[in-house]
Amino acid sequence: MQKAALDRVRLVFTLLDADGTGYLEAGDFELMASRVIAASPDSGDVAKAAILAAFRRYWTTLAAELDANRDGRISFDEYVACVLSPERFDEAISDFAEALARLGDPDGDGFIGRDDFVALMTAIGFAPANIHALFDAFGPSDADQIPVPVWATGIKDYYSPEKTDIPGDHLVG
Ligand SMILES: [Ca+2]
Ligand SMILES: [Ca+2]
Repeated sequence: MQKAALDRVRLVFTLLDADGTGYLEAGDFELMASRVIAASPDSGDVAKAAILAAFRRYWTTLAAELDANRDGRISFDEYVACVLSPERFDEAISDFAEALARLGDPDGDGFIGRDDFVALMTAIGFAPANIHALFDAFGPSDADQIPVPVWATGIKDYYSPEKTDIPGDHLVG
């Protein structure tokens, strides 16, 4: 695997372990969902329900596919196996990506402003400088906005082990 993809996997594991136990558990995804929803006060109930459902689906998919020793939690060694068969996570990731990007567009005009982007990405736990570098890499408009599908695609690319030299690499390091 490409080092960039492994670095992305390592970072996302650290962030998804929202309660810092060193393992991914169901509670991490509830905690992360609540943080993300709290960071998007102007979003509607449908969008909030969608991101909560997406986080839960993400967890149940990971638990079903990666919990090799069946202890109800996912270690980093178990998690890293996700890169061996990324297609098994395509639907859950796609669901998550669409729901998160939609949450970044509370007024529904199809665009995500920098402030909303930064609020959500900060809630997930990425570093401020990296968040701005990523937003800049998406090529924001003069109004400092990016289209919703650009971010959704960026999220999916982040989770694609075969992708290199992508905007999401700005999040690592
Ligand atoms: Ca945890
Ligand atoms: Ca396990």
